[in-house]
Amino acid sequence: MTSRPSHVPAAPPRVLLVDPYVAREDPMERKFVELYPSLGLLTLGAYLRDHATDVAMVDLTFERDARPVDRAIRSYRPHVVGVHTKTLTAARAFEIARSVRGAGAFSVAGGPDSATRPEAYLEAGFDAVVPAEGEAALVEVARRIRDGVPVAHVPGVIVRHAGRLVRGPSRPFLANLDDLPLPAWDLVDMEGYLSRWEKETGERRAAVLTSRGCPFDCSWCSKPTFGRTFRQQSPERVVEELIELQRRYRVDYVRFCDDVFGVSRPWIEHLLDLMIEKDLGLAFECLARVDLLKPDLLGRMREAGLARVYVGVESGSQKMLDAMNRGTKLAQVERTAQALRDAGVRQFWFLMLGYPGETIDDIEETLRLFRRFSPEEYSVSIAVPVPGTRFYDKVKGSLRGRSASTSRAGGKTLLFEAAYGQRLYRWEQARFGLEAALGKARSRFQPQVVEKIGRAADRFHEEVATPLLARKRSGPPTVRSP
Ligand code: B12
Ligand code: SF4
Repeated sequence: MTSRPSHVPAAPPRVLLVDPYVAREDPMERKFVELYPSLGLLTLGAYLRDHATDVAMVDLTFERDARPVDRAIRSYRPHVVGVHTKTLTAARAFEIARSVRGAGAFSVAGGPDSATRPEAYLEAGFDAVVPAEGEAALVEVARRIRDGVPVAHVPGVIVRHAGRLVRGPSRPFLANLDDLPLPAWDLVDMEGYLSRWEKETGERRAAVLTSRGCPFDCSWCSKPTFGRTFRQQSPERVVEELIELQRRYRVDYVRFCDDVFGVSRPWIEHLLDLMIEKDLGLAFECLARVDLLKPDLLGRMREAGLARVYVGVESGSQKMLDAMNRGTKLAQVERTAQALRDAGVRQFWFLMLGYPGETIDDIEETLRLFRRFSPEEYSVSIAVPVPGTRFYDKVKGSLRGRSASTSRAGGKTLLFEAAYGQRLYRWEQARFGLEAALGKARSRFQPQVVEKIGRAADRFHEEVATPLLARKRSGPPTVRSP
């Protein structure tokens, strides 16, 4: 390594950020996944710039493969290549790590999947993993790599040394999220995302985060990066970001991407007041918990632009909600669904089948709830045991075939030995589909005809499908992969 005279300031480190998600490879993309650039990476990029680091980014979302990363490595010659990781994109991330190594740069993985299983990423060729909040850790890694200083024992960084994982001490989370710069939207093709939205919906939609973490503890939820910690930006800072998105990109619809929106009542009231006072003219959507989204708040949320709410209903059986440690009551689900319907807000329900302990009767209760409220949109998935969750620990002795951590199950494949076989869950998914279609048909066709079809389908379910598909497994589940 060439030495530099002490009076010559070092050139800024160069960091190439990579989002390895390729939309066309995602089996869920066409149906459920909405495309937004990764807010984690955009915030990292902005923070690095604020800390004397040069940044470029390759976003593979609209690409076919990882070739743009190779081109960028050749032309930009980064000191560090930082890759965002999700389970779905692990294979691509590993491929990128090999290219980075070939080019003699330093590769760092961050984000949910590498946080859950850092050893897999280090074994696959990554030089380091940042398993939690990335901003301050990545700045330090980039400086050290530029200066030729090792990164072992750096707070918040894991490396492999002599075949062993070396974990630096944990790094405290950023104290105040208001100190974060606005996301570096210019690093990605914002117009590509926005025009796609505009074509599909007539709206220019962007994603915004107002908080990090979630204080709740649902047993199937993976929260590797921020755990149960919870921090939020001030409502003023949120409004500043909304105004910038409008000013720079003519955004007119925002998805609040927080794990849960509106955890604190005074906070959300203040934000709504500001949005109404500034008369932003934005529509928005968010993900809410039924215990937090109180009907008396809905009027003001509507006034501020609320258009759609994602509701984590999960099950129509209180027994199952308790088993999932969801912390919600069926009465709250019913109250919220009714209030949203009365207020004319679109509802998107998340439902889950197959969670341990669920019987045919529990599924029936979920279907009845669904029938009662006919949400405009929904997703009903077969429970996916994500590594690092209590649910995963519960079923890890009975995973089926390929490991849950690498599968592209997309909520349609049964990944563990559940109470019933996969065919039963697929059949139940189809019943929800039929129920949704009947719900829509009720307003268009003669109700008697629709009811008749519904009754015939129920009879078929009870007399043919259930006896055929719902044979309970007997004895202990087969252990296939530990
Ligand atoms: C909002 C959200 C979405 C939104 C928008 C995401 C976006 N474009 O920003 C939508 C709906 C589009 C979405 C889609 C999907 N999502 Co999503 N999503 C989330 C959610 C709720 C928040 C993500 C977020 O922005 N967090 C806040 C930012 C600041 O945190 P962050 O991204 O983790 O980044 C920080 C650190 O992780 C770290 N870091 C991240 N990357 C890197 C890279 C480097 C080099 C370094 C050093 C550090 C670092 O530093 C960042 C800043 O501190 C999370 C749950 C969660 N809390 O993580 C799920 C989550 C990330 N999603 C998940 C999944 C599975 C998906 C999909 C694959 C779903 C599907 N297809 O079936 C798609 C993939 C789409 C894609 N583009 O990748 C899973 C991932 C699980 C896993 N182990 O892979 C999560 C964890 C939800 C869960 N509990 O299961 N998602
Ligand atoms: S599912 Fe939602 S509410 Fe439950 S722990 Fe995860 S993020 Fe929090």
